[in-house]
Amino acid sequence: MSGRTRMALIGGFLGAGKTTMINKIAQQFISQKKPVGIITNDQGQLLVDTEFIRVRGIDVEEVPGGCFCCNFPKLIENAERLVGNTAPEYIIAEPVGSCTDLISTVTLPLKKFYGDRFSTAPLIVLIDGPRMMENAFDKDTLGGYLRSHQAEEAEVLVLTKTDLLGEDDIIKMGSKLGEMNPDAEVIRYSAVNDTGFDRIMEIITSDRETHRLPVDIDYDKYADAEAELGWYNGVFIFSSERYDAYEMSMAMLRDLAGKYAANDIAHAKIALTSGSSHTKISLIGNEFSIGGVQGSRFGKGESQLNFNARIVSEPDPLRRSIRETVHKVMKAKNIEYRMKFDDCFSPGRPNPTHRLK
Ligand SMILES: Nc1nc2c(ncn2[C@@H]2O[C@H](COP(=O)(O)OP(=O)(O)OP(=O)(O)O)[C@@H](O)[C@H]2O)c(=O)[nH]1
Ligand SMILES: [Mg+2]
Repeated sequence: MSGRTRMALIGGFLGAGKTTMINKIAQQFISQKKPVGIITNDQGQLLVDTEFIRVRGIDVEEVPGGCFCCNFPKLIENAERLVGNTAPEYIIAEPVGSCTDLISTVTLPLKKFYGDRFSTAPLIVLIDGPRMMENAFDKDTLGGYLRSHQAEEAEVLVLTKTDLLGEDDIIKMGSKLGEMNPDAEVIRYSAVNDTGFDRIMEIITSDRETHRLPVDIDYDKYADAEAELGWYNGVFIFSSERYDAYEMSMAMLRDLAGKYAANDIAHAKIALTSGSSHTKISLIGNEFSIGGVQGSRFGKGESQLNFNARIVSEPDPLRRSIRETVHKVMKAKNIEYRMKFDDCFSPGRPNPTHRLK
C-alpha cells in the first residue's frame, strides 16, 4: 500500500457513537505521531461534530449539504485536500447517520476509481447498543428498515455503548447482530472503558481492503426513511458574564425531549463554545449524554451555541419548536442572543453519484 492513503469509513445510525470513536482513533494516531485527517459529512452545514473534532486540534474537512454517496466528488476533493495539506497516513470519514448502501455508492467507487491513491478499509458500521435493546431493527418501520440495511451491509459491526448494557444483553445483542449479518465480524465496544478499541485499530491499520458486494435495497423505502426526519442546524450567538454550559444545554434538550416521543428523537446535540471552552451534550431517545468538554464547563463572554437535531417531524414545526426552546431557556436566564443562522429540511431522495454492483 505504499504511497496510498488509507481511508476508513465509520458508518452507523444517528447517535450511534461515530464522532466519539473517530476522535479516539485520531487521538491514538496522533499519540503515535502518525498524521491523520478526518472528513465529516452532513445534509446541512455548520456542524457540531466538525467543531468537536476541530477544537481537538485534528485536521478536519467537511462535506456539507448532502451525503458522501450523493456528493462523491466532494468526498474525493476533501480527501485530496487533506493529503495535500498534511499528507495523512489515514483518513477517517464519517458518513451521514441516515445513509446506507455505502458499499455500492462509496467503498466500491473508491476501490474501483481511486484504488491507486487510496486503500479502502472494510466498512465499519456502529450499532447503538441501548437503542438496539428497544427493537430498533423492526423492518416493518421505516427507521428499522434503514438501520437493518446498515447492519446487513457492514463488513465490521461494532456494538457500541456496551458500558450501558448488562453482560447478558451484550451477549444477546452480539449474537443477534451475527444472525443479521453472518459475514461480518462483530466487535463489542465501549468508548467509556475502551473495550474492543484495539481490535478496531487493528482493522484500520491492517492492509485488509473492502471486498463486500452491495446488499439489495429498496430506494423508495430508503428515501421515505430519510424523509421521515426533520433535520435542523442552527447557530446562536450570545454574551454572558458566566454560565454553566452543561446546565444550559441540558435545559434546552430537556425542553425539547418534552415535546417528542422518545423514539422520534434520533439525535439532538448542542455544542457551546466560548474562548477555549467547548462542550457537547446529546439527547438520543430520552437519554442525555455528555459528548465531551474541552476546557471549562463554565463559559463566559461572547459565545456560540450550535444546535443540530434530527427528529421525526415536518421541518417547519421542528424549526419553530427549536427556536422556541432556545428562546425559552435564554429568556429564563435573562440572556440576550441573536440567531446567526438556521436551516431545517427533510433530506431529499438519495441520488448517488455512483451505484456499483
Ligand atoms: N456511554 C457511552 N456513551 C457513548 C459511547 N459512544 C458515544 N457515546 C455518547 O453518545 C452520544 C452520541 O455520540 P456521537 O459520537 O456524537 O454519535 P454519532 O454517531 O457521531 O451521531 P451523528 O453524528 O448524529 O450521527 C455522545 O453524547 C457520546 O458521548 C459509549 O461507548 N458509551
Ligand atoms: Mg457524528
